[in-house]
Amino acid sequence: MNAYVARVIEDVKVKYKNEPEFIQTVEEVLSSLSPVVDAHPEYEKADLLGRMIEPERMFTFRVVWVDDNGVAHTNTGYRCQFNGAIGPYKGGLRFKPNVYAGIIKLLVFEQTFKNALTGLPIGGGKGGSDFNPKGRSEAEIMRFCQSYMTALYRYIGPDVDVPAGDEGVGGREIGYMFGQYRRLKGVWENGVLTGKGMTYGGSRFRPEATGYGAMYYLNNMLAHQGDTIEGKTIAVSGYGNVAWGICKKARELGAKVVTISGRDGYIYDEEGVTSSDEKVAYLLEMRASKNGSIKDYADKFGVPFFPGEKPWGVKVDIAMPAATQNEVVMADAEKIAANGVKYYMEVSNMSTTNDALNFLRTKDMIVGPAKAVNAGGVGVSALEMSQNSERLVWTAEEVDAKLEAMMKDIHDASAKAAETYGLGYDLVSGANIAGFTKVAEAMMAQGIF
Ligand code: 2IT
Repeated sequence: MNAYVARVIEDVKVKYKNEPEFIQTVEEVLSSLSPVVDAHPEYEKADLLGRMIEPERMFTFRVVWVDDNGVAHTNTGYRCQFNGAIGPYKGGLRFKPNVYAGIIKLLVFEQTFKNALTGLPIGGGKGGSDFNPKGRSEAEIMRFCQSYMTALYRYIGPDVDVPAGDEGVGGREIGYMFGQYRRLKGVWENGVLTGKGMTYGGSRFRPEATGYGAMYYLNNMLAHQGDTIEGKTIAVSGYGNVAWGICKKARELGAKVVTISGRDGYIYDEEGVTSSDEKVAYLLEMRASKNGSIKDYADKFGVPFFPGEKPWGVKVDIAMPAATQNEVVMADAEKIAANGVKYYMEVSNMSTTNDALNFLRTKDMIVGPAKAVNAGGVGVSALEMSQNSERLVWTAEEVDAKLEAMMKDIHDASAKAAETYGLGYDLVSGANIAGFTKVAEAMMAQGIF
């Protein structure tokens, strides 16, 4: 490993020892970069990596809200404006009890390189709160979102920082936050948030974009291998927007998603979770209910349910973790490899622990990394920003065509970057190198700060 790269990784391990998820992503990304840093000794002199692992700005704030019984609750809000070299900070908000600085920084580090991969002018941002939306009423969610935005609105804007959704934040929450922003600022700046509803500046396909994009990326991997999607079986984890988008597109393309999972376990549906309109409607219902239980699906459609388990022991052609970070650990990776999975596609950010990912990369399968596979989500967010700034709305066909082309570009740029450094068809290293190269060149051009 390049000595400068190794030193920066060691420094991060010491300095951020209480943020293990951040250490994990820094190690994953930087360990791909040795050949690039070898070729660019000027990066060390400019301490480019040291600057890249330090947020331009990161803040926390108090978010107080009153529940339906009149009792006040205090949460911590976060926003990290990580890297603005190639565009306004851009990235989602996650509302989940385990949110803390380490999770925000894992997500924002990934986001920075992912956003660069989209080819669009968006920098890296991320935020959220340790608020738990589970079991909260509509009115409580609204008051929380309003309070969150009241604390944040001064620090964001269409040319400054553009939040969106992530886990626990969907169209409903974005609506409340946009309303509060508009109320406080008294301006129509709908480019300040993405993932909005269609009546006030949302983009066609944003809800489906991450899942659709993942399937388009998969198509490019398959084509590279001289393979096709038709008739393939897919194991998916998760039950949210992303899993739903994958299922919809898989059905359209003639592939079959046989598992989905919730907080309580996973279901195995041999006929496919999108084999009937009723099942598709059920997926939508589940996504909206937010209680995270999947057992009802098994009861309703008479398929096996595996309480407390993840779907990685199922024999399929393609495995697509789409729930949350580190959902695939070494024991899961061993099962995936033993089952002869041919394509392992990370969809959730940092789906895989580093040891499990490195293990899978040595096996006879193609690995697609999250920051490339799931980039269609933020990519369509950037398209939403374009539509907002031009005050127009593109058709579904226009957005879909742009998304499909974007995913091909991301795949091809990653493959080419790996090729350039003699790494073969290594999409993990390729995505890291391609994303890094764009941000690095922009930072070098803008001077030292
Ligand atoms: O992880 C992600 O890329 C997102 N949660 C979407 C971010 C965005 O700005 O659409």
